[in-house]
Amino acid sequence: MKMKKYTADTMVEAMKKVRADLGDDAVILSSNVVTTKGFLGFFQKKSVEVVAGFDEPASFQKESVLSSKPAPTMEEVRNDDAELRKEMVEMKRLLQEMKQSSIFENFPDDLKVFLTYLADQELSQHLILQIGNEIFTKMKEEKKDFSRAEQLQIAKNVLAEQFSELPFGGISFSKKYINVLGPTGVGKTTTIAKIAARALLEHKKKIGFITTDTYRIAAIEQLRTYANLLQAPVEIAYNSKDFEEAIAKMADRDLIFIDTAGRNYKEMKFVNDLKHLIDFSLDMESFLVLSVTSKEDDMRTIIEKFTSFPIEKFIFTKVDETGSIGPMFNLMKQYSIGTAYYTDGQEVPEDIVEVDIDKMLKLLLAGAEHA
Ligand SMILES: Nc1nc2c(ncn2[C@@H]2O[C@H](COP(=O)(O)OP(=O)(O)OP(=O)(O)O)[C@@H](O)[C@H]2O)c(=O)[nH]1
Ligand SMILES: [Mg+2]
Repeated sequence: MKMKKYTADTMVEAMKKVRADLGDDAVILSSNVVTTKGFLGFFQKKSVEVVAGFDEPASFQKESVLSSKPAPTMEEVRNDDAELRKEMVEMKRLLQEMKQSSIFENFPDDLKVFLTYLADQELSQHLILQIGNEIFTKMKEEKKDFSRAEQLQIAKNVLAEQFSELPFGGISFSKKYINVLGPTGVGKTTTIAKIAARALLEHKKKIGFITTDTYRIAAIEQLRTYANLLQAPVEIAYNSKDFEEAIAKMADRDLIFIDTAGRNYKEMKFVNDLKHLIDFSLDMESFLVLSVTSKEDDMRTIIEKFTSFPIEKFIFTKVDETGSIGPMFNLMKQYSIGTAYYTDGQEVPEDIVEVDIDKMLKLLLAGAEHA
C-alpha cells in the first residue's frame, strides 16, 4: 500500500480530493486538523490534513511478484498478519471517529457536546441525528441558542414521538403464565423472582413457579430458595409431559412464573428445545431478558434467534453495570418491541423498575444536564 498526503480547508474538501485523485478504493489512514501560521502570527488558518492509502496498480504488483524475491518465512507472515490486523482496527476506529465528527460538523459547539454525550451512550446515529436536526432547526427558527435544559426537552419530545407506538409496562395480570427467556447469566431467575415477589406482596396474587432449567443443579435450588421465601410452590419440568403435569398441579394459582435455562441460543438446537418443552399456546406472556452489559451486536443475534417466539416485551438487566443506555433504544426501534422492566442491582425484590417511556428517557439522559 502507498500513502499520499492531502490538505484542504474542510474534511469534505479533503475527501473530494482523495477520491478525485485515487478513486473510491482509497482508504483514509489518518486525519488531522492543522493550524498554519499567518503573517506575524496573525491570520491563522485551520485546515485538514488527510493521509490516504491506496493500492499500487495491478501492473506494478505483477512486476513485484515476478521479480525473484525469497518467499517470506512463516514468522514473517504471522508478523505481517498481526500488523495488518492492528492497522485495520485503527483504520476502523479512525473512520468511525471521522464519520461522527463530520456528521456533527454543522451543529453549534454546545449542541455537539450534547450529541456526543448521546453517542457515548451508544444511541444510534440515526436517532442522534433526528434529535440534533430538530434542535438545530428550532434554534434557527427562533434565532437563538438553546440551554441544555431546552435541548433536553426537545430530545425527550423527539424520542417520545419515536417510541410512541411501542408498548411499555410490566406484566398485564390478565395472563396466567409469565415466562422469561434469554441467554446464560443475564438475570432471568433473579428477575422472575423480583416480578413474582411484587405480584405477591403488592398485588396479593397467589403465585407459583415452574422451572424448566434442569441443566444446572444449582438452578433448581436457586429458584427454590426464592419460592420458599415467598411461600410459593415450585414444580420442576424435565420434559413436556412434566410441564403439562406441573400446569395441572398449579391450577389454583393466579399467576405462574416459568423460569428457563440460559443456553447458548446462538445455536438453534437450544431454541428449538425450548419450543418442545414449553407450551407457548397457553395464556402466556413471554419476555426476552437481555443484559445491557452485552455487546449490542450479540443482543441482536439473540433477538433474531427468538423471532419465532411470541415475545411480549424486553426486560433489560444490569443497567447498574453499564454506562451505555442507548442500545436499549436502538433495539426497541429496530425490532419494534417495547420494554417491560429494567433491573439495576442484585437485590430481590427491590432492584427492578417497571418502565414507561419517561422512565427510560430519564435513564438515558440522566448525565446529560452536566455533560
Ligand atoms: N449488577 C446486577 N446484577 C444482576 C442483576 N440482575 C441479576 N444480576 C446478577 O447476575 C447473576 C446471574 O443472575 P441469574 O438470575 O442467576 O441469571 P440467569 O439468567 O437466571 O442465569 P442462568 O439461569 O444461568 O442462565 C447473579 O449474580 C445476579 O445477582 C442486575 O440488575 N444488576
Ligand atoms: Mg437462571
